[in-house]
Amino acid sequence: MPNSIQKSLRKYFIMGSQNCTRNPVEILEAAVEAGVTAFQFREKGANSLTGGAKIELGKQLRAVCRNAGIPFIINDDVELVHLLDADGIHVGQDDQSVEDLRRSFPNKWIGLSISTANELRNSPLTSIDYIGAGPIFPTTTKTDAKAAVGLEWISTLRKQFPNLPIVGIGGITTKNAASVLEAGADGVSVISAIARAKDIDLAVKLL
Ligand code: TZP
Ligand code: MG
Repeated sequence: MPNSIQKSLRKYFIMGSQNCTRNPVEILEAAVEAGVTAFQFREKGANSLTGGAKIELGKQLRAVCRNAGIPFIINDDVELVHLLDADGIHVGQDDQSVEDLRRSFPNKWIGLSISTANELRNSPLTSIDYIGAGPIFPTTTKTDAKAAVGLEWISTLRKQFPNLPIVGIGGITTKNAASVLEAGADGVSVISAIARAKDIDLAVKLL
C-alpha cells in the first residue's frame, strides 16, 4: 500500500461508468498517467452497472491502480472490497457503521463523509482514516447530495483536528481547487472535473 494518506488524498479521482461518456478504463488510465494520487470506484445511481458487469469493470480499474501504485478505494460495497482486494472503503452517514467496517478491515483505509457539525458529533473518528468533507460547492453529479457547506466547513474541521486527513468533495473544479487546499484540506476529490474533462491531462495538472 502506498505512502502517507495525506499525500494520497491530494488528487483523489472518483468515478463509475455512469460518470463517463467514454470507456472508464481509458479515462482512469489517462487520469493516472496525469498524476491522480488515489481512485475511488463509485458505481452508483442512475445508469450504473450492477452484478457481474460491476465486478468486471471493478477488476479492470483495480488493475490500473495496482499498476500505477495508487490506492484503490471502493464506495460502500463490502463484498467488492474483498473480491477486488481494495485498499479501502468509503461510506456515507447512512451506510454500514465504520466501527463494524473497522472490525472487518483492520488494515484498510476507511473514509467517511461528514457534512455537518451534527454528523461530526455522531461520527466515531477513531475508526476512520480520513474525512470526506462536503459538498463544498454545489454539484449536480450526485442527485441526492446535501446542501453545499462551503469552504468554512474545511477550515472548521481543520481547526478542530490539525492532524486528521481531510479531503474536500463536491463541485470542485480546476478553478476553485486551490481554495479548498488553502482552507486546510489535504486534497481534492472530484468526479466531473476529471471524468468530463476535455483534456484530462491538463485538468489533473491544474487541480
Ligand atoms: N459526494 C458529495 S458531492 C459528490 C459526492 C460523491 C459528487 C461530486 O461530484 P463532482 O462532479 O466532483 O461535483
Ligand atoms: Mg453512501
